[in-house]
Amino acid sequence: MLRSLYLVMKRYILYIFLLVFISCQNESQQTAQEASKPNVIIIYADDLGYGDMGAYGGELATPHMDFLAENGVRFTQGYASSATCTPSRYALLTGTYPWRNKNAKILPGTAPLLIQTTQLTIPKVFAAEGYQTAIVGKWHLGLGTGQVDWNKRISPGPNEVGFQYAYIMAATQDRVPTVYIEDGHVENLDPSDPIEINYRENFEGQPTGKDNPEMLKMRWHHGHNSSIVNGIPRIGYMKGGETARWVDEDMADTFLVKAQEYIRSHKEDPFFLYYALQQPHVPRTPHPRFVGATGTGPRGDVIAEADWCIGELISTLREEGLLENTLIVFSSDNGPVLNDGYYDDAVEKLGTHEPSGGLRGGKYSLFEAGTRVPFMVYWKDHIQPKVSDAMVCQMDLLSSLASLIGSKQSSTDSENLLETFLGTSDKGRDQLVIEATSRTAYREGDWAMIPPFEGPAKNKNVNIELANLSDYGLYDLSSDRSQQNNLAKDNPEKLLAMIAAFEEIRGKDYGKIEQLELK
Ligand code: NG6
Ligand code: CA
Repeated sequence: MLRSLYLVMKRYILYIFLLVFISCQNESQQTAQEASKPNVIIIYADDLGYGDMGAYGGELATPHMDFLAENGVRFTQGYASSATCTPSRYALLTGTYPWRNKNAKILPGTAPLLIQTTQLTIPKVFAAEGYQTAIVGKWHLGLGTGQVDWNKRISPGPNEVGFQYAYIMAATQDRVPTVYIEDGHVENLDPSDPIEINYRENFEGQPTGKDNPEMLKMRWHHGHNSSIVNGIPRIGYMKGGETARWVDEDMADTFLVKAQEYIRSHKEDPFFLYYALQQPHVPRTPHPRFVGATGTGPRGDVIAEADWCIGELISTLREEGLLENTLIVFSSDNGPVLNDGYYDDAVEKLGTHEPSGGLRGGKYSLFEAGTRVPFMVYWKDHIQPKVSDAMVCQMDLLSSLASLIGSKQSSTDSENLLETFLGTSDKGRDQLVIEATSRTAYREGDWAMIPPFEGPAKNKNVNIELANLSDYGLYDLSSDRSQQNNLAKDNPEKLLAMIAAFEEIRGKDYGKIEQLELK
């Protein structure tokens, strides 16, 4: 009797041991799987300058952006490919230099899709590895193939270049159409009030910023005097779609909620989310909760709002138990601008805050502040906090993130700098071609070389030095980060070497450019 009880007990204990062993095995397999297939989120600000974050020395309080910077790898030489939006986004998503595509310029809201549907993109890399992929926020890479009918499914667009879910604004907050588009369909569209868009001429009887100043709650300074939506004059003409028009002050909340919903409803399997914020691009329309938050006017207030959104997104990841398993990249599409076409006190209320962080130029410029932007990578418990001086570009994310998730895909211009992004290496790229309104310049080591270009030295409307130099510019950024001393004449050998290396990548016809009309 005792013996049979003993045997039963023995078998039972063995059985429990076996169960514990199997479940440990499963767990370690699962953790290994989680580490090899982490979620990835790219948070991309619009026009946030190198010096706009606290962690980069700015005077604005950005605690949530700073949290990512201070607990991750913060790059001091992180670059967008370009000093404007469309080309930077093109380079980010395709891992390809934007100047290889002659149409990669600031696009109107009616432009066709800039990325070929056959082209490799970051979301395609992720999808091929079994990831779920989504974009929430600003697109500005064109839609359709020419004539878009905004009242039918709009295609091709983000869904056709790798994003399984897309909740976007088509272009910019200051351009029509001022509606949200979900998987190709304009949200809340009433079929009896169809949308019509035209970038050349107005629709009969429709008010404009130019002719109807009495209807405006925000005044235009340059450009931005076509159709009026919510009292804000825009670029381009729009008719109809009344029920579908966005409320500018709610845009940050709208995108945030969509991003949070996506995370919550896709947390069971790995996902890639591109969360493209609209701030601090014009028109700057903080939600009333943030009006006056910073004392620096709407530009500072929308940066505070963007920072809050990032904090909320991080909280969502934490609540869902996903923070340890989600790598977050944060950066901006181009450098800062104060007056970008509206009277919004950005200049008047700036105080001593320096959006460019002491770099020369800004948005639209070939000087450093055009393309050098905040750039950090955060991954709880996987990345040791550090500041890295390695030169990296957003274009490198395609090959690097591919490598992170075990994909062999890459593109010629995108360098695999995964170890640098994870902080285990200090090796960045050796060289980089940067772009600003179709002009290109060259970065290598500590040096920046800017070829001569025709055009005004300064864009007077936005008050930014564009770096249209009458002769070559050569700057040693290690001793002259604000590019005050042109060493081209003192150091002709270095200059020649830089020009040769630049032409090797860029070709010799970089001088032939169509000047971009800003609209
Ligand atoms: C310019 C607009 C500017 C902004 C920019 C695009 C005028 C005069 N200026 O043409 O306000 O919309 O395009 O910015 O219209 S970006 O960050 O999307 O590249
Ligand atoms: Ca931008």
